[in-house]
Amino acid sequence: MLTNAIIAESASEFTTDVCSGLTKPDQKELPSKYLYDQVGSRLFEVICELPEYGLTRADERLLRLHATEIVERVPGQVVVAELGSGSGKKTRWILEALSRHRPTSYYPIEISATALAMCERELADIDSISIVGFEHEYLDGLLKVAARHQDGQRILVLSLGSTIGNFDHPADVSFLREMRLILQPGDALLLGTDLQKPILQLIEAYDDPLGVTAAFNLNLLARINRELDADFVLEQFEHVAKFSSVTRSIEMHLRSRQDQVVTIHKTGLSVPILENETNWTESCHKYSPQEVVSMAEDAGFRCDAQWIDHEWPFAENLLMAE
Ligand code: AVI
Repeated sequence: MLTNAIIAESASEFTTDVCSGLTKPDQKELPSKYLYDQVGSRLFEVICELPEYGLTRADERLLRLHATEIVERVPGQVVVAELGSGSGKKTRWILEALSRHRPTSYYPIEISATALAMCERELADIDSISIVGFEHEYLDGLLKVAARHQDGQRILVLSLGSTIGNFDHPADVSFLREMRLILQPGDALLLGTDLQKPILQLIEAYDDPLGVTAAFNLNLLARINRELDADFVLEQFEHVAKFSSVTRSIEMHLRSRQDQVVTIHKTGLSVPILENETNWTESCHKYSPQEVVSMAEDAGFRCDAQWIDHEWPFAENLLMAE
């Protein structure tokens, strides 16, 4: 088993994105990808265990039940590229089903070095799988995987856990389209999508009574303090989860409890923030099964199969590049 990581630098992009997000004229915004530093990735692991957050368990149930059928639908020599591998626990089902019949290369792609390391540890014991991690943005990493691709191999891309739902619409379709441009006909994408469910259930999932999701969200301000020498006082912000019926998304925000001025000392930027003003940190779109099929077609894929968990409505969609 060969394990190594290919790493990209992004510290200055973080600085630029934070400064431009905090100075947006109408709604302050901080990109959700920055929630996942070392602390955030660990808090997200805890969120996945919470009784109120059924998404990860539904995803795992579907993969456990249908992994054999999923890999049978992608015959031949397959390399697996996973976008946002997380801990790698759910991926085990797919890799084990593949490695029963064929040696397989697995490329987890993550911007979080912590998550990449967790995933590599978790999957190190599966025989016939070679792992090479890419510490990159998803599409950059996928381009690197495609460049290593040999004739006769198919790429099976995994985007599990409804990561796609964290792109605002229509950025989700654009993301699929960009992915499709990197892939060849016959390559496949297994796309996990969280489905619509009662609003109260969603609010509990994103504002859990233990406060883990609140800590996950507030950690973004703590991260800016740590990495950019800012002076956010965490007690002066509160976590808010609300449902937008226009976009059918849960939105996470950080609401200011008072008028205040925050300084990012590393850049010298000072930002006035009003009482009740919010920083928008994440959107989590909830799909209908048909919406996923149409979105896939718009992006140049054909939906080959769809498996739905009814305990926590969630769909695993196998999309074929045409
Ligand atoms: C990673 N992503 C799919 C999670 C979600 O449910 O949208 C992120 C998350 N945010 C708060 N809780 C979980």
